Amino acid sequence: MSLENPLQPFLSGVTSFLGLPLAPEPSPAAGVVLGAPFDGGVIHRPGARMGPWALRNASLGMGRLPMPMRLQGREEGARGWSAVDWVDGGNIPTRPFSAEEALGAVAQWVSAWAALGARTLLLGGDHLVTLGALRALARVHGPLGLLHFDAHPDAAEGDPWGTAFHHGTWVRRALEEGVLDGKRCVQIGLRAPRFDSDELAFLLDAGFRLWTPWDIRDPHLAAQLKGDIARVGQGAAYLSLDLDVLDPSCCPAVAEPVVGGLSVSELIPLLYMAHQWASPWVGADLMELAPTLEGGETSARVGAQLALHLLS
Ligand SMILES: [Mn+2]
Repeated sequence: MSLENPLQPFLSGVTSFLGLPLAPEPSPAAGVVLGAPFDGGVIHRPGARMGPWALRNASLGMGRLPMPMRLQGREEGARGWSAVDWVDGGNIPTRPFSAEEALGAVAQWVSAWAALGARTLLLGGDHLVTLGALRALARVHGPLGLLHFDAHPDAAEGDPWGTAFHHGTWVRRALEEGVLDGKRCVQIGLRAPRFDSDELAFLLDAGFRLWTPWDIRDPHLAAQLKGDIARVGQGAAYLSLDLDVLDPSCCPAVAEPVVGGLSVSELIPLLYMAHQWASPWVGADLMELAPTLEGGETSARVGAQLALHLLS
């Protein structure tokens, strides 16, 4: 079975994500990939606004059919959903100068595609943009479960920066706005040095389950981790992947790299746990790739391949 014509990008000269058909206007589809080229929510190291282009380029020549995880000993385990029926919807026109306007554009575009039955995969862009997608999808599905991979909890107040909306506040805002079901929210990979202890207390009070990289490596906690991830999918769920969950040794080109992160080999099986959910996630994203920073090409390649594991 051949899923695509690998010559398509050569013939057209245009690089869509994974070679998916381009569909710049919302149309009925199983799913849509949407770039969100905004990084006005980044505090220190900008560049994520260029992420969507880098991720598309990094997917050039990449097959769309994942290798089975095992070729020895037993049948391949349950897999999720494939991207064969998806389209690349281009970029959401998030103009670079207003976070409020960018969030509105993201919510509007995600709503338009969701109304036509499409699941959405956002290519960031900084992590603030996720809030726009959550707002749009919660209007359709009600409060969402969240499987969130990140070095940071992203639940700060924001006051010191004079805004409630930046890439470190979107989880708190989403909870306050009622678009998340805190009892079905899990964060994995937390390890960044903190400014205060209120952030974790706030999340625990809301019902979040929190996991550091050292927690997920503890074999005594394996069943609990599996149960936590399964609970996220007991209703409509969103999967958000900040590339800074990975160790900077394999993915350095992110706004806020933090040592001690997950390896790709640790992350992929966790992504596959989401494929066990009774219903697929309604929305997902891949955020914070800043390809203008050192290691940009390598990091983009890592991000593009992880997107395939989100989809397949
Ligand atoms: Mn983040």
